[in-house]
Amino acid sequence: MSKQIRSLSTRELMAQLARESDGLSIADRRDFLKKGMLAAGAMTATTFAGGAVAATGKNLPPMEPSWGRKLGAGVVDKPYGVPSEYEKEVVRRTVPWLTAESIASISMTPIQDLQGIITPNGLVFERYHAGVAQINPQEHRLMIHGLVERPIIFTMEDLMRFPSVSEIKFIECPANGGMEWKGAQMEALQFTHGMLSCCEWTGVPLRVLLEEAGVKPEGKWLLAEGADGSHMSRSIPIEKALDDALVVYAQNGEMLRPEQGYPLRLLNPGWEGNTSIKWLRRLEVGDKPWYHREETSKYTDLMEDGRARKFTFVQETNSVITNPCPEKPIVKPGLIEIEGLAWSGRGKIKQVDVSFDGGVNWVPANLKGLVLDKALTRFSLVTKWDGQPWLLQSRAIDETGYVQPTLGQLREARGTNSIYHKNSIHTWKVEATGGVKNVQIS
Ligand SMILES: Nc1nc2c(c(=O)[nH]1)N[C@H]1C(S)=C(S)[C@@H](COP(=O)(O)O)O[C@H]1N2
Ligand SMILES: [Mo]
Repeated sequence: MSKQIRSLSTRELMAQLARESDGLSIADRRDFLKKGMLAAGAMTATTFAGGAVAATGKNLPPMEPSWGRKLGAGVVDKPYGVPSEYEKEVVRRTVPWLTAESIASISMTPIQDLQGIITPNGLVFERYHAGVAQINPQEHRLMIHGLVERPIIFTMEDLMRFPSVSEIKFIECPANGGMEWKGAQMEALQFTHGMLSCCEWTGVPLRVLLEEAGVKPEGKWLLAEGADGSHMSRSIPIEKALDDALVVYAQNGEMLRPEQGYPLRLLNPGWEGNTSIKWLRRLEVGDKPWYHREETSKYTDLMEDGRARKFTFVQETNSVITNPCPEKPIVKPGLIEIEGLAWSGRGKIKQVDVSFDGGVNWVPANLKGLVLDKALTRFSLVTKWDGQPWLLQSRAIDETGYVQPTLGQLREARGTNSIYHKNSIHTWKVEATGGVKNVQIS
C-alpha cells in the first residue's frame, strides 16, 4: 500500500507561519519567516504538522472509514448532548488525600485540555462544604433584610423579571496552588492550577436588588448565606456589593448547574471563590463584618509571626503555561505554540512574558482573543524546540501595574504557613525527552 504523506506546501507553511507570527514585532517576524522559509526549503521538522504520517489501519486514507459506510444516530438520540466518547479523559479530578469526604471536598477543572477562555459547564471545578443542595426553584427564595428600608423576599420569577446582564468572569478558589507553598508536589497542571473556571454568568447586578430594599446609611457590610447544609456565609463590604457583584441564575447560556448553586448564586468578580455564595438564600445588611467560620478559622492567611491576614478578598494576578505541561509533554522537536492562561482579580491582563531560562530573560507573549476584566486571558508564543532543556515560566502584569511575584518574593512577604493566595510565578522543567516536571525555583 502506498504511504499517505501529509506535509505542508511552502505556500501553506508560509501562510501558517504568517498567521502564527501575528503579534510578533517586525524584526521578530522577519526572523521568524526566514526560519520558516529555510524549514520549508529543507522540509525538516520545522512545521507544526511535522511532516510524514504513515497511514495504516482500515479507517485511514486511502480507505473509506467505517463511519462513512453506515448511518449515524438520528436527532434527539441524546436530547441533552454530551461530549464524544473519545473525550472521556477530559473530566474533573480530585486529589484523594486532600479531603476526607466528597461532600466537603474540591474537584479541579482539566485546564490542560481546554481551549479559549470559557470553561464548559460540566468541567467547572466544584467546591462543597456539605454536598450539592438539590433545590426546587419554585420553593427557593432570596431574602434581603437587616439595615434596609424595605426587607424583601424574592421568588426566582421576581428575580428573572429584572433586566439581566451577562458577563464573562473567572472564579478561583483561593486555595488554588495551596499544596505548593512548602514545595512542589503536584505533578499535574490540573492539580497545581485547576481550582479555576471562567464562564459567562447571567443575572442581576446586586446593586439593583439593594436599591429595591433601600440600604440604610449605616449599612456597611452584607452577610451572604447559602441554602445548602453548610449554610456557608461570608461578610462582604457594601462597596463590592454596589460595585460589580452579581446575583446570577445562569452560566454559559443555561440555568446554573446544581454544582454551581442552582438556582441562584452570588458572584463577586475577581474575589476569593468562597465569597461567591452558592444556593444563595439570604443577604443581611449590617454595620460590621460577622466573623463567621469561613472568614476566621478558614480563609485567613497565617503569617510567619503567627498573626493572620483577614478579608484578603482579591485573587491576585496569576498565570500558568498550559502547553506544554506535565499532562501535555512536547512530542517532537520543531515549532511549538507555548500557550497559557493569565488572570487578575483587579481587572484586565495587560501583558504576559515568558521565560525559557527560569526567569533570567523574558519574551513578551501574544494575548489571544478576548482580553476582559476579571476573566481568563489566553496567551501564546510560537517558538522552536530542538530538545534543549527549558525552565519555562510565565509572568503576568495587570492593568493596575501589579506584577506577578516570584516564589522567593511571595515567601519573603508571606512565609510558608499559608494555604491561600499562592499566585507566584510557576516553573515547568522541560526535559530533553520533552517530558515536563513541576519544579520550584525562587
Ligand atoms: N453555599 C455555598 N457556597 C459556596 C461554597 C459552599 O460550600 N456552599 N463553596 C465556596 C467555595 S470555597 C468556592 S471556591 C466556590 C466554588 O464555586 P464552584 O463550586 O462553582 O466552582 O463556591 C463557594 N460558594
Ligand atoms: Mo474555595
